[in-house]
Amino acid sequence: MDVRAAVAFEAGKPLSIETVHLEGPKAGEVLIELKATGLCHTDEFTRSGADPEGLFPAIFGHEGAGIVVDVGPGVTSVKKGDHVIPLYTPECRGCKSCLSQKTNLCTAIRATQGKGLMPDGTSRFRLGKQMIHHYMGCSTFANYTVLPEIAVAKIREDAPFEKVCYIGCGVTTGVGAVVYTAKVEAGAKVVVFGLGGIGLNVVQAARMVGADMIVGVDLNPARKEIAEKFGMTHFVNPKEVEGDLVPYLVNLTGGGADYSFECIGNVKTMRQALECCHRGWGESIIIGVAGAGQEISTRPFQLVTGRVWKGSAFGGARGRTDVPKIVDWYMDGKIQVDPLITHTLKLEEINHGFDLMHEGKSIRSVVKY
Ligand code: NAD
Ligand code: AHE
Ligand code: ZN
Repeated sequence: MDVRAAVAFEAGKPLSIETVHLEGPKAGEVLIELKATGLCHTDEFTRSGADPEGLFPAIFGHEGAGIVVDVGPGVTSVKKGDHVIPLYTPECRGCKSCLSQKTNLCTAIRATQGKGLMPDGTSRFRLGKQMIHHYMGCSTFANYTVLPEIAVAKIREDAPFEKVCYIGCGVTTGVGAVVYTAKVEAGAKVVVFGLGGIGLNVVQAARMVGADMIVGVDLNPARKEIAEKFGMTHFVNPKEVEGDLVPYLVNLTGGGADYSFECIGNVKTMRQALECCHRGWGESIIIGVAGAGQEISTRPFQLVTGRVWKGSAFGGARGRTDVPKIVDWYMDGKIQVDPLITHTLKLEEINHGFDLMHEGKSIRSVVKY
């Protein structure tokens, strides 16, 4: 079938709106009509050329929601008409990683996904004779896409697509990092670096679990007001701090954070996030994605003296199991999503969405199909 898609032909170039050919679902795959997709900073990271795994031409987008319109042979877990969220972290429930119960990083299809291909090693998208790569196994910047059934979470039918698409990445990443990765407890002191589409979800989850102190660190002063509405208790703009940021945060938190979260993707702030943690037990969770060639560093003494450095992908959430629950949390009013969706765009306006992200004017832009 013909589908409308925003195609990335070259790193650093704007996306181009094209009519692309999409092949139907093969065995174990589903065809989804996307109703909405969010624009995550990671799409921009790959578009810019900073992603060592970046492949072109490709159809980006990994924060979608839609309806199953067809299924391939052997599909049992979803059917035509089901409302679903595509998962860039699938959950096969049978691989070594899924069975370990120690990680959400299902390895069933990671190798082909990293090559921009479906599990059988081919792409379903092409433009004329040119093969177009899938992206993060999702390619939600198209109004239809194909995914393996292990990479779709079935969600309730009363959830609005143009809001819950954000649960496909940003919401789950931020909320899950608090709930599943760090397991923040009531009374904790939390520091959040970066108050964007991910960091604000960390803030609201820290409030949800009962953190006492939630410090937000951001260079953009406009983030203070919205972060306070989401539960931030103290705002720190590094530009306004005299002297080093780390001792300032250690002092503010009365000895250091119990938990810190890096939601920027900057290796300097990753170090600051670790070093502002409390001696003996503070845990720092890296969420931000840093560009090709970047490395983190600290004095090993920071770890010898009990600070813990961790990372979190997709918030440690097991997609098919946890995403429907997070949709329920939203529908039940436990977490807020609507105020974070600052812009709703048409597919043709998608490049404007990336401009808004760079200008710090949007938290999340959503394309509605
Ligand atoms: P965003 O652009 O919405 O937010 C980033 C925020 O950081 C902005 O508010 C910006 O003002 C602030 N900032 C930038 N530089 C700063 C600095 N030096 N000090 C303080 N604040 C600074 O981005 P986002 O969508 O929230 O994504 C954040 C990061 O998380 C990105 O690197 C993205 O690729 C990554 N990410 C990771 C996962 C995962 O599973 N690990 C999932 C989604 C996104
Ligand atoms: N391709 C990059 C790494 C990108 C990355 O870390 N992706 C996160 C999700 S970001 C969502 O917005 C992730 O889940 N990674 C786990 C995985 O298996 O990709 C690089 O550096 O090569
Ligand atoms: Zn993302």
